[in-house]
Amino acid sequence: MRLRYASRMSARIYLLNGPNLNLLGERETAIYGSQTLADIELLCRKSAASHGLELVSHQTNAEHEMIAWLQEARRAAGIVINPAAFCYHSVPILDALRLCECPIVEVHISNIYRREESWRSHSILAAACTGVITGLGIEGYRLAIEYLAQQLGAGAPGAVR
Ligand code: CA2
Repeated sequence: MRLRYASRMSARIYLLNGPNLNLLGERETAIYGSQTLADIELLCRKSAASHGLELVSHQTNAEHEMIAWLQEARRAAGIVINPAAFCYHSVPILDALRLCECPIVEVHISNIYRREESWRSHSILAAACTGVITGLGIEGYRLAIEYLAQQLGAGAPGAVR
């Protein structure tokens, strides 16, 4: 199979998690589950590695840091982002996403359309992303990586390339 990027081993995917997600697994487990951010990173790292992709992972509670990482990721192979509550108001992050040249998957652990607070269902960032996965728990992150790998022509996990 002909790969769509020059060096598969150097193709890099960014996993970016927004505010408060460093506390996953500690509170509100009925909504977000009991798995931690470390569990998410491990899941994504394994999935990326199975496709020969490198994963760069960051979590931040600071908007300016998220913007800096999005700028760094601008020409990466893909971005998986759970912007958390940044998705409800951050125009600077919206602009940073629009400057990115790679596919972007927005992930939410909970189903933002089923939440008690109706305002949670409108992400202003979704319009700047390739697609959105919401409500599938941490499995959503893995599916996002699978999608990016497929777009890159990385093939099935374990496939001979
Ligand atoms: O479902 C998601 O992944 C969310 O992006 C999580 C955000 C929330 O603001 C979005 O509406 C949906 C962050 C939730 C607060 O973070 C917590 C972290 C650990 C434990 C409880 C909440």
